[in-house]
Amino acid sequence: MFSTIAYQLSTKFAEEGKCPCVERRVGMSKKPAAQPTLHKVIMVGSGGVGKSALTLQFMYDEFVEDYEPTKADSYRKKVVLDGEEVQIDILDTAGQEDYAAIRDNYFRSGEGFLCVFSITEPESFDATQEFREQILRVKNDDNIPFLLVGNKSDLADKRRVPLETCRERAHNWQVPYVETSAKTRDNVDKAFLTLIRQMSRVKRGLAAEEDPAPDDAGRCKPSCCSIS
Ligand SMILES: Nc1nc2c(ncn2[C@@H]2O[C@H](COP(=O)(O)OP(=O)(O)OP(=O)(O)O)[C@@H](O)[C@H]2O)c(=O)[nH]1
Ligand SMILES: [Mg+2]
Repeated sequence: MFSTIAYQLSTKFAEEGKCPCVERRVGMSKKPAAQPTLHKVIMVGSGGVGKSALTLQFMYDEFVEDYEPTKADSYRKKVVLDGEEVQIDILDTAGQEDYAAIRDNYFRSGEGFLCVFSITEPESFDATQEFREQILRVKNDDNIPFLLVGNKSDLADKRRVPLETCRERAHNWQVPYVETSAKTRDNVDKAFLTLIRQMSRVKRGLAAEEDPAPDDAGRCKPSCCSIS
């Protein structure tokens, strides 16, 4: 079920997301066959790691320098993935601890998770462990589509989480690892589309891990994504 308080908080839909009432939209029991598949993505991670910046780059091709802590914002976008048009709902959640108590509700509604930390901030990397545990507890599914994202790759000279450490965690979790920069847009599409491909495979009853995963730094392989 998609009944959550998430969407009762501030919402900011994409230009394509004109629907004024998410509850009504997601509450529809039957959808016309022509409707594109809907994938519900949740952005998680500590405050200030760049969840909103990544989302805004993906949605609008823009980088926001100012830091304005998020409560919860939702977005909608259509993309073409492997020749099929799909619809993506992105819920950008709050990393700040003040909002920790309401995370369960957000996580429950998610079908795939982008778990973001900053490569410049070890504490945010440590926190991914807790986010992962909370997601697995709430979703009760070890194979939930999930991507570990090391953001702020443009700040290489301030890097404080070694690449090897990031790779190791992703390997232990058996999830892909992607390094992104919301500032330069490096690997931003790649991160979202890799996750959406996983979600799509899960919905089609295929194993998510059979995905053509990106390499450790998240660079595209030839068979990867196209975005409209
Ligand atoms: N250099 C650089 N700065 C970034 C990058 N991504 C985000 N930032 C900056 O980091 C700050 C925090 O980014 P946000 O996207 O607001 O962080 P957030 O994870 O959404 O934070 P909360 O909403 O509090 O959870 C902002 O000043 C951004 O401009 C990046 O890839 N590179
Ligand atoms: Mg934010």
